Amino acid sequence: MGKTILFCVAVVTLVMALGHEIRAQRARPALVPGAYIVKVADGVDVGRTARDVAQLLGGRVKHVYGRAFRGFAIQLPPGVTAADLLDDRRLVRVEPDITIPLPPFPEAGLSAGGGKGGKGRTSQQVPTGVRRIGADLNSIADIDGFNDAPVNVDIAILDSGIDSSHPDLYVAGGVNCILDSQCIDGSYEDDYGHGTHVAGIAAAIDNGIGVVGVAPGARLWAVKTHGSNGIADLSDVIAGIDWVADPANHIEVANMSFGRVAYNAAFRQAIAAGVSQGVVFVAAAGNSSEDIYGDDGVFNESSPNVPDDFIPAAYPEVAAVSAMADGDGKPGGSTGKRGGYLEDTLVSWGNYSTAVWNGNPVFSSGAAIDLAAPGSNIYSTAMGGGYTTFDGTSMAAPHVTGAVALYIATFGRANGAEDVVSIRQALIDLGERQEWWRADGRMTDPDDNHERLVNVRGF
Ligand SMILES: [Ca+2]
Ligand SMILES: [Ca+2]
Ligand SMILES: [Ca+2]
Ligand SMILES: [Ca+2]
Repeated sequence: MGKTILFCVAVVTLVMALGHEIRAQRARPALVPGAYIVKVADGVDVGRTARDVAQLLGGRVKHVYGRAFRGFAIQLPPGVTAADLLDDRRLVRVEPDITIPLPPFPEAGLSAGGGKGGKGRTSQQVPTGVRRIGADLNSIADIDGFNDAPVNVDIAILDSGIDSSHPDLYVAGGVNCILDSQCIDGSYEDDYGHGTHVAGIAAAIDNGIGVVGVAPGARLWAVKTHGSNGIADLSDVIAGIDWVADPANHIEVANMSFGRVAYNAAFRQAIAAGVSQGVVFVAAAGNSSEDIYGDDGVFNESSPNVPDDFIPAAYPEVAAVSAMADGDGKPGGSTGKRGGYLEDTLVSWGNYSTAVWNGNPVFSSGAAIDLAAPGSNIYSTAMGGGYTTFDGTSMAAPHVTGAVALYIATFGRANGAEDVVSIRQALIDLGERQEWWRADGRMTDPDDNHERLVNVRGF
């Protein structure tokens, strides 16, 4: 078993290295050997049950969840199995822990544009994506090179951490959910590069240097769920969501630029708990040219035996974001191809949506995808203090996260699930119709559901 898992991981890594940096989220579930995510029965003390079970089976408690659901994550020794857990009548659901990768990355500075920055940053550029969605015209964003009106919203970035000493990011704080069972101790500094780039797209400071984000200067909270290899255990991601869902941490919007094909009831339940606290969750649709519901086009609400949904993007509780190509920050498409992309069309490697589950709480012309956002040649903050350019739905999602932050700064936060749906629906309704992206109306959407481009001009 262990060998099989190692082999799968090796193959995935190879594909990632050969392909364009963003194309290999297709990775299928990789189990974390001996690790499980467990839900306990109502009326049973979660913490005590976790300790009891660990002592009984010789395991180690990885996390005890407070907000996400009544449960815990546990690492069991070799030879002890899920069946042993299910023998305990206090435990009502046992799921294997799995890994959730961030998209792989070339070294910062290898891709086109950008460069390391650091020197010669005498003037701030407004990145193409920020302009394409109209943030430069949004009065709350107030993009003018002066940091006199930072956006008053708390954004959680669940990712590889954030470079907290980057001069273009306001990192208000953070937690490490990898090393510590309660997400208290440990560094939330980025050691992979992904989280810092994502953070800058959402909220880089309007200070006259480097870049500016969609919601300039918003308070960034680094929820470190992914390690220096770009991979998380789902149990750690859920611990991060548990932190985000705690009202004491006053998070208003959370970005999840990761995912994989898998089934997991605990993951969805955790996100739903966060939504019920009024947190808007935004997720990357993925970069593997597949339906976020899988080939069957069906959201497998309760079918762990046929895991083909790309999670968390497939969950109706999140705003799933696909990627479009824009090289000039303007609509029209008249520039033809830029950097290998057909201007102002959906990217060819993005995940799509042919159908939507009837329980999806919003109505989108993109079916199960709420919105598209710029995801090609996106220039943003790099780990280590500079700037660099990356592609992916990972880069598209934080444009929407920033848009949610602007919306909340304008109209107020969500105080429950209904408000979250209202905010998602409002942003969908304000979106720029795909038919209008190019002057010639040409579209490359692989399905018949033409999601709109997030647009913050209108408020
Ligand atoms: Ca700046
Ligand atoms: Ca499916
Ligand atoms: Ca354009
Ligand atoms: Ca579509």
